This record gives sequence, structure tokens and C-alpha cells, in this order.
Amino acid sequence: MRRLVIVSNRVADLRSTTQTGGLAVGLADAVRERGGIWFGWNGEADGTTGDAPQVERFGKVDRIAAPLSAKDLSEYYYGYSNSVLWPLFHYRLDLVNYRQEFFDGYCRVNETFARQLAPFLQPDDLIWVHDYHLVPLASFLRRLGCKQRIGFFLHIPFPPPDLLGASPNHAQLVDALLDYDVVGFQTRTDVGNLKHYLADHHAAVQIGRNRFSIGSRTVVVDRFPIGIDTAGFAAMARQADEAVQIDLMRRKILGRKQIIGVDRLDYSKGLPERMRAFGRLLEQHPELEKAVTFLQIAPPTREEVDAYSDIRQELEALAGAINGRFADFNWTPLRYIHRMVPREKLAPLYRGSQVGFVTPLRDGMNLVAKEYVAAQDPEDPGVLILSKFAGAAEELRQALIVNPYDIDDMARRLYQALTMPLKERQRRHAALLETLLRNDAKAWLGGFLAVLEGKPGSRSTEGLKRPASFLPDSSQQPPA
Ligand code: ADQ
Repeated sequence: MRRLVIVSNRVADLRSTTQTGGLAVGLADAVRERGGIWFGWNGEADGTTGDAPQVERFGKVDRIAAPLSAKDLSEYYYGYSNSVLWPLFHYRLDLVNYRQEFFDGYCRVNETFARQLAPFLQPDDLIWVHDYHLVPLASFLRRLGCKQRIGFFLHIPFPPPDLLGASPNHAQLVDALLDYDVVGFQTRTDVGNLKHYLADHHAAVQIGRNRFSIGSRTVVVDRFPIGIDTAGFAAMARQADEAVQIDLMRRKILGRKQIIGVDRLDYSKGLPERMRAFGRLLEQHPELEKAVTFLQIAPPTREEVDAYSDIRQELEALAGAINGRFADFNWTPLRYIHRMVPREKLAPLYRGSQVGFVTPLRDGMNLVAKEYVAAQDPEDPGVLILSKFAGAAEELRQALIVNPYDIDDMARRLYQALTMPLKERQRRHAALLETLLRNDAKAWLGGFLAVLEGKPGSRSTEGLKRPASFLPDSSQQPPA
């Protein structure tokens, strides 16, 4: 079996082998089994970029943790990755904060990472790069002479050509993607968006359903919808601790149903719209007074970026307004928890909630939707309400699919979910669970690695001689 080299923005913690579920765990298992490397930023904000990374050995795996300076972190991570690419790829041009120094920092860090990783690579390694922080990594590795197979997986959406074209670096980003051997997306829509871009603005020639030829190289562009450890998560959901059990019993006695939402506090998750929809439900159905609560768990992330502190303030005001209007001394309709909850607690909380309310305005996949379904009791399952703009909606057809911009539609669907007959809930859940068991994390991992391992096409030496496509170049024009 060939060694596996995982590269992600933040290097995973390989010490713990006991945690269940979680994407990093699945990837860590794969790299442990094959042997190899996990490379990424060490997570600290006060290092010196380019200093020797810390290498720790765990069995057959080297964990390589690279330091970053405060300036680079600000320009590469908070800047280009999270103030340009994240909003742009989530179709939020209004929130893009483009600055040339962000892009320069992004290139600088990717180039440094490539230089630091290259000496550890072996000729037969399979290299798998994750997410939008690292789009140009392959270009810089190729420039250093790396001929290994390199794959890229984008966890977030990929925007249509017109939106991508708003970025001054769109052509460099796409060129950089094509320096990989395999480019993986979450959905058909994302694959289609890159294909449309290539058809209209690029010299790459499509030579099969999912293959493109560039010079004498071939690049596979395909959809690999990410899954969860379905069986493991279901098992965890059955183990409620005492506090969760008491909460469940209390609600049972009061005949009170619970709607649950769990998201990082991010503007892409549609949280204000979701709270408004809950408010609309209470307004339109006074009979639901004291019969339903909405629990929204939303831990803070990326608070250094302005757009994130704005959304936090908006949500606090909204939660206060809804409770102020509807609450009674013995009923708080909306509970908003602004912190992480351990997965062992989260899973039984999903199971004890009659509605999973997952309504991002745009999302690569959305694992919460999958976790909610996996956690349900098949005999008495809850109902998933899912945004049509979550990648998961391509697979989870039996959820109640909503338009997250349409508050009335969401309120109607909430009512439908809360009053859905048992037989219909069971039927929908069984179909959803079957999909999740089939397309779980293992299937995703195996599927991507099989394609990455596929026969190496004739790699262009031309591709190695020419300068890396990912070099700052302000002369590019947006597509017409
Ligand atoms: P995220 O945007 O982080 O991931 P998501 O897919 O929902 O979104 O994954 C979040 C994970 O964090 C879930 O496993 C969830 O249980 C956990 N989580 C969220 N809130 C939590 C809390 N309060 N306490 C504890 N755990 C919490 C990105 C993309 C997604 C894509 C994933 C994986 O944005 O679209 O599905 O990567 O590819």
C-alpha cells in the first residue's frame, strides 16, 4: 500500500485514538493504516514562518507542524482564506474584503509549506491536500520537482464562473487547481461550476465525463460527497449522560417538542433567517405555546474577522427579541448556546430532538444534517428540515427541503415536521439512513483514494519546466 500524505491548514492531533466520529479521525485512521505524513500549521499564532517545523512520530506516521508568524496568519488565514475565498465561494460577494497583501501572504505561506514538506516526500507517496487554504500548494510542489500524484478536495462550495470572475485571481486559482491530478468537490453543482468555467475561459480540453487534458497531463474533476461515521455516530447517540436524560424526561412530562440547530457561528449558516422562521411559527400557531422549544448551539469561530462579530450581535438581538415577545416564566422558547458541546453530548441531544433544523444559505455539504439523521431512533425518528443550498440536499432527498431565504416556507415546514405522522417519519428516516450507511466516511475516503491511486497519466514535463501557474499576476482580467 502506498504511503499517504495529508496536508490540511491545521495539523490534526494524532495523540488521541479513542475519539469516535469526526472527519479528522477518519483521515487519521487512513494515514495510520498506510503510514505517511500529516502536515499543517501548528495552530499557534506567534511563530516564525519558515522556521523548522516540529516533527513527531506516531507509529508509521510523521506529524509535521509548521509555525506561522502573526502577520502571515493574518494575511493567509484570516485574510485571503477567510475574508476572500470563504465569502466568495459561499456566493457572498458583498462580504469579500480583497486586498493585494492578503493574496501575497496566501502565496507566501503556500510556497513555504511546499518547501517544508518536499524533503519529507518519497517518490511513491500519494499526496492529498485539503480545502481552500491550500489551493496553490500543488503548483509550488510541482515547481520543486515533485512528480507524485497529488489530489485536492474542496470542502466548501465552488462558485459559478460569474462569481468566481469577481476575484482578481480567478485565473490563477483555476490554473492552480489544474496542477493537481484529481480535483474533488462535494456536489454535482460544484463540479458543473468548474466545468463551465473551463469551457468558457480555459485552454483545458474535456476528454471524458470527468477528465480534462492540459498539455500532456490529465486531470480528473469529480464529485466525492463527504460522509460521516454513520454507525459510530448512531451508537454514540444511544449513550445519553444523566444531564441529557433528565432534560429528555422533563420535556416528555411537559409534552414539549424540541427543534435543534447546531452550527459554527458563521454567516453562511443562515442563522438569523432560521430564528426568524421560528418566531413566525410561534406567531402563526399560538397553540404551540409551551409545546415547543428551539435549541440553537452555535460556538464562535474566526472572531478576528469583522463579518463574524456582526452576525454574533445580530443573533443575540434576535434571540432576545423572540424570547422577549413569547417567553413565559416557565417557558423559554429559544435557547441559544454560544459554545462547543462535546460530541458525546451532541449525539444524544440530536436524538432527543424531534426536528433537526439545518438551513444554511450555502454549504459545501453540512455534516450536521447527516449526524442528526444517524442519531435518530428508527422506531420514533425526528424529521430533518434541510436547506436546498446545502450540498447534503443532493443526497438527502427525503428530508423536508426548504428555501432558507423564505421565512414563511421554513415556518410551514417546521409545523409540518412537528405534526408529521409516525409512519411518514419512519419512511423518510429509513430512506435517509440507508443513504448515509452506504455513503459513509469510509466510502468517501476509499472513493477518493482509489481515483488518486489510479494509473498515473503521462505527466507533462512541460508542466514542471514552466513556472508554477500560481504566481501573483495582476494582469488577469475577469471573464467576460
Ligand atoms: P463546517 O462548515 O464546519 O465544515 P459542518 O459540515 O456542519 O460544517 O461540520 C461541522 C462539524 O462541527 C460537525 O461535525 C458538528 O457536529 C460539529 N459542530 C458544530 N457545532 C458544534 C458545537 N457547538 N459543538 C460541537 N461540535 C459542533 C466544512 C464545510 C461543510 C462540510 C465540512 C466537511 O463548510 O460544508 O460539510 O467542512 O467537508
